[in-house]
Amino acid sequence: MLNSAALLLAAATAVSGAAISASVEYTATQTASIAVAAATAKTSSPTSNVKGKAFDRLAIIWLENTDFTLAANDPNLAYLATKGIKLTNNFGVTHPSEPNYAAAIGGDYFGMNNDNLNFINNNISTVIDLLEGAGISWGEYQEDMPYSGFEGFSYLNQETQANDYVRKHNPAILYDHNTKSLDRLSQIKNLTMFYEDLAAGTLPQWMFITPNMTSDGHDTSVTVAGAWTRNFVEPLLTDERFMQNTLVLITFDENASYSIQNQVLGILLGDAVPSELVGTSDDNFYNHYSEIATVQANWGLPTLGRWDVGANVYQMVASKTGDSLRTYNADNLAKHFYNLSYDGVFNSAPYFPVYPKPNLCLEHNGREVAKSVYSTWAGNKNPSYYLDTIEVNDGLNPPYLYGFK
Ligand SMILES: *[C@@H]1O[C@H](CO)[C@@H](O)[C@H](O)[C@H]1NC(C)=O
Ligand SMILES: *[C@@H]1O[C@H](CO)[C@@H](O)[C@H](O)[C@H]1NC(C)=O
Ligand SMILES: *[C@@H]1O[C@H](CO)[C@@H](O)[C@H](O)[C@H]1NC(C)=O
Ligand SMILES: *[C@@H]1O[C@H](CO)[C@@H](O)[C@H](O)[C@H]1NC(C)=O
Ligand SMILES: CC(=O)N[C@H]1CO[C@H](CO)[C@@H](O)[C@@H]1O
Repeated sequence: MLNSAALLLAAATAVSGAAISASVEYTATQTASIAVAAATAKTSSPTSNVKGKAFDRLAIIWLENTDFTLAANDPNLAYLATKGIKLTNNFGVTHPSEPNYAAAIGGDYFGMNNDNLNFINNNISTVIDLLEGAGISWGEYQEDMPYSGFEGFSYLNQETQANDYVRKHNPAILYDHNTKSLDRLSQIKNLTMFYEDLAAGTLPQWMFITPNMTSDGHDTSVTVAGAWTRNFVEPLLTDERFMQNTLVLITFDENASYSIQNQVLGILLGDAVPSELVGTSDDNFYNHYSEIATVQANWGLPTLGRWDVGANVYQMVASKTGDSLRTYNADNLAKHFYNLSYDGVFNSAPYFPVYPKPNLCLEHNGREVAKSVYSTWAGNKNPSYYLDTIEVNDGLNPPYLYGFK
């Protein structure tokens, strides 16, 4: 993590420039100004009830930096896997953390190979735009974020000064298209608000949950992360306020060993999992783009025209949406480690710092590129590298023009 004082200074100026309609209160970093901001920050919890083909609610929980085998053998995570479906061939898309979080909602990491204070341009859409376009409510729950919409780089535990909340693990906040909207900022909340929303019956249909740097294993171990996760999820499994045809995904941003393939554990559970699949494994190839494709398939949403288009949809969902599952060519997979980013705008030393154009021609199982994406990008001349495939590029196998030096 490159959180130098210089970066924090950059934060203060860069954030206020980018946050167009949001007031500078959201960028406060001093303890006292954070307290003032917290008292006035807008929080909102829009709800909706748009029926999905396989689930009506999705909760995605991300833990940190653990190799597949280690995670699968953690007793608490192994226990949770017995309550649902274990994904045994599920991959991160690169290293380190932040580009994986960015990719999981935006369909690419745009060359990012660092955990810096990166601002993804306002003209880049995410799954949040697709959800809103269909009237599907969404929210994030970031443990120990000091208040809804906080845009700072990090927030320490005020008593122990330990790492606590970090921006790099908050996917929505990385995208200017979200932070320029006060309404969207108000839906990027902390875990206290999760329990308030649960009690009030105001949980959204799509939610992304990030535990703090202790709870998610980042500064601790998979033992702590597994215990936290079981403690959080197990009571919800029998909570009717939460389980309303709900699918839960528990996964990790990345593997810890950079020299081997970036395979991470995934567990699907919840009352949306058909009972005959409880306690089974799904060996199909998935990666973080499957988290977007599954949402698109479930609710019949259009696509972002990026790596989301070709990603495999989780089989329990695909069997209801008519999506076919693809097999990754074994020789090709053997060459992909997903341990290094290809070049692009957010590379630490970019050679070709250009935002690739979405591939506006792609159509997958009847899903076309979203009209809003199409109208933004139709006249743009930037190159595009996206194909309708699960075999996406990595730094060792970069897209044309975006080779890693
Ligand atoms: C969580 O966010 C709410 C809403 O902004 C804020 O009032 C509250 O103090 C925060 N809770 C914690 C524990 O930081
Ligand atoms: C993270 O959250 C847990 C509770 O989930 C809490 O016990 C712990 O103190 C928090 N970590 C920090 C650094 O505040
Ligand atoms: C990625 O994995 C390959 C194969 O093990 C290795 O040669 C390369 O050094 C790794 N890259 C990084 C950044 O760890
Ligand atoms: C989006 O913004 C980037 C950065 O300014 C620019 O390179 C790209 O051409 C823009 N795309 C569109 C469609 O305006
Ligand atoms: C150290 C370790 O266990 N790393 C895991 C990372 O993921 C690969 C699969 O691609 C596993 O084989 C490794 O065990």
